[in-house]
Amino acid sequence: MRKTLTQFLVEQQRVGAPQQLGFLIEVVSQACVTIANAVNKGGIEGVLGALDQENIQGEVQKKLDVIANDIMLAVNGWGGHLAGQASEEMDTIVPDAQTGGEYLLVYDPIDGSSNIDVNGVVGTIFSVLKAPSAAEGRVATEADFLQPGVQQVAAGYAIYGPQTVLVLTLGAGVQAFSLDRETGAWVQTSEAMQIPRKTKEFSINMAYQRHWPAPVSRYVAEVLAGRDGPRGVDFNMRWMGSMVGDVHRVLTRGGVFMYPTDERADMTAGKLRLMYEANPIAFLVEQAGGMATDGARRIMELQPERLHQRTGVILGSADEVALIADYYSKA
Ligand code: AHM
Repeated sequence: MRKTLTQFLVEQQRVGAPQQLGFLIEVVSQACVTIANAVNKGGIEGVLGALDQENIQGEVQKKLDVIANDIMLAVNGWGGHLAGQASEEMDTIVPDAQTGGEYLLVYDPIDGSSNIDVNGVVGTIFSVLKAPSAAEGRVATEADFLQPGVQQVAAGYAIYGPQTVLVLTLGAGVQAFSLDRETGAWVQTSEAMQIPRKTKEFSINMAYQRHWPAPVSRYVAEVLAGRDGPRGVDFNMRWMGSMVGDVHRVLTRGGVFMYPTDERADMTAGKLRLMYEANPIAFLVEQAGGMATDGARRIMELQPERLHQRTGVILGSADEVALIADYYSKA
């Protein structure tokens, strides 16, 4: 019989993972089941479409952004294991009123929001940090959250696609669990996801080509030249408009995903959020043998200065990411 997420977490506790961390992951997975059900109901329950409001980053919020955020906040808030939560959809952190929680939970409740109304893939991304406030017996502050990605103790995402899959790392490889809707259990479907070092597939929004930095233009021009170019091989291109969707493909069969900073005034820091998207995904990618960089630096070593900070992102198959990083260093 296949292992469930609960069994996997109990096994992890036996080899030293803290009990509270296992409980935290279990609760996050329950929240993801509830979000999966809301995504699945779609138009039946009127959850599609946009709201007449923006989040702190000036992005129009979709109804599901807010619904999923409320679910994450409520489901994760009752256990006492968290010192606080931070979300892409909330202006500031939500500290727990108690002071005993040992962890901080950071999330993007619905990644790939623009896909919601067209029935495309979306997901929930999360990152877990230790709470410095716990040992000091105080309420968590925003400064407590500003830790580089290397400090993450767990990270993952739930992808709501044809299958609902939870992809998780506790710092010892990447495991995947598929939701069995008949039993309600997360069933382990991968024990160690691995990104091949080499790939013939890349992922970038070509619409921004004229704004790209030179190293990205060079890389994409070379792969587009295919077997007649310097790479000597034809490449394939995919872009889902949903980071979880594109990253899930990279984790499954390799590839390189790019959302670089570019010259536009609102893109000089990139689009994707360091703490809610880039760090948790970088942790998963590295644990699966891949690389994640902003071009110049390893993403997980970036020191966040603000909760909603953005970053350029280039990640996936190690050999390709190293090549692009090399182009950056020479530019
Ligand atoms: P979101 O959190 O508002 O959904 O934005 C993040 C998404 C990523 O999932 C995806 O890779 C990117 O934005 C797509 O951006 P674009 O529409 O510019 O291609």
